[in-house]
Amino acid sequence: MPSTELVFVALGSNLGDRRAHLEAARRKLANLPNTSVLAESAIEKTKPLGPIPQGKYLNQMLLLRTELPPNEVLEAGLEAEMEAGRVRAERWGPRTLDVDLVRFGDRVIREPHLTVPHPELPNRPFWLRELAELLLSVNGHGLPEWARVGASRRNHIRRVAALVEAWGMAMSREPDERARWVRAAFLHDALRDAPEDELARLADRKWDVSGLYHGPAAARLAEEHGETDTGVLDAVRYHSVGYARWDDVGRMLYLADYLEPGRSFKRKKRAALAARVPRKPRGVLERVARKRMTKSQENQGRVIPEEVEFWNHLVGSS
Ligand code: A4P
Ligand code: MG
Repeated sequence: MPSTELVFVALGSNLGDRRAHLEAARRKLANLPNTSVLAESAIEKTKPLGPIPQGKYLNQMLLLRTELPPNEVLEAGLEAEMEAGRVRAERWGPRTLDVDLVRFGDRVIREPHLTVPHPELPNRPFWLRELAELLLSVNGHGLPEWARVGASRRNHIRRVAALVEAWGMAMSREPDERARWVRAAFLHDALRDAPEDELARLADRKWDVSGLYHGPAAARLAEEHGETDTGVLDAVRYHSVGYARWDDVGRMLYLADYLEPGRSFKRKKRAALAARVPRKPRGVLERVARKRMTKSQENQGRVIPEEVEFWNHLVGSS
């Protein structure tokens, strides 16, 4: 049986009837044999990247499921470009249609005519946004059966999970590692809407600060239900305060919890920081920690020891 792969395809156009060009590319790819379009991101208007002065782009990303090999999908993309009347003039110059393979399952391809994952993925904020949007639309809810969350919390959790997964893909992290990030995301607020006294009891009144019990409480239930990964458990336990001995799971969760696009404050600034994570995780972490800690001191009126250790660890190891 041929294997099926999930393929992320980026479309771009900045010449002619841009919407029609994107539409034609979508149709072409959807009509490929043994291929279906699972999801389409919104179409975004973006400023041209690169040194050549040119008009604004419309960009969109598609998620395909296909049994075809990479070359055949690439070929269809190149054909769609030709049918849109594309003239190859200069690299990164204006174009009626550009079809790029961003990721092809978890394959790493380094051939003269095809490089996958696309090397520009970590550098293009709109690709990262579109990727997270697609992951959000296809991922199941992934919550543990003991979760106690209302609808809006559930949506926050799903956005956090999609964001950490998109970062993991842009950073070319292994599937197993990405799965840890996603698992922690689904656990972190799983008890956020449970009654405070119940959370305090589950958390053994750790820190004795209300509003902070849901992390330790969720870590406890996750462990009781079979989660054995210490990095995942520590990510969940300390996600509201930070933790010096975190591995990447904790750091990515801490970042995504604050930077996910559904929160209403400082949207533009946070979106810019979120786009920088794959290239500069360490720098963004420090910025986010500074903001989160200022906020938590305002809310709690005091500082948790783990929070102090986390901060000193961050600035001490730079
Ligand atoms: N090729 C190799 N790897 C791939 C891949 N993963 N996907 C080969 C698709 N093609 C790949 O491409 C040249 C050859 O790359 C293809 O024949 C294929 O065999 P091209 O499309 O002729 O060259 P290009 O597009 O000018 O260069 P490049 O490096 O592909 O540029 P990009 O990444 O396509 O970027 N600004 C905004 N706002 N939005 C954009 O979409 N796009 C570009 C072009 C510049 N600025 C932009 C945007
Ligand atoms: Mg291209």
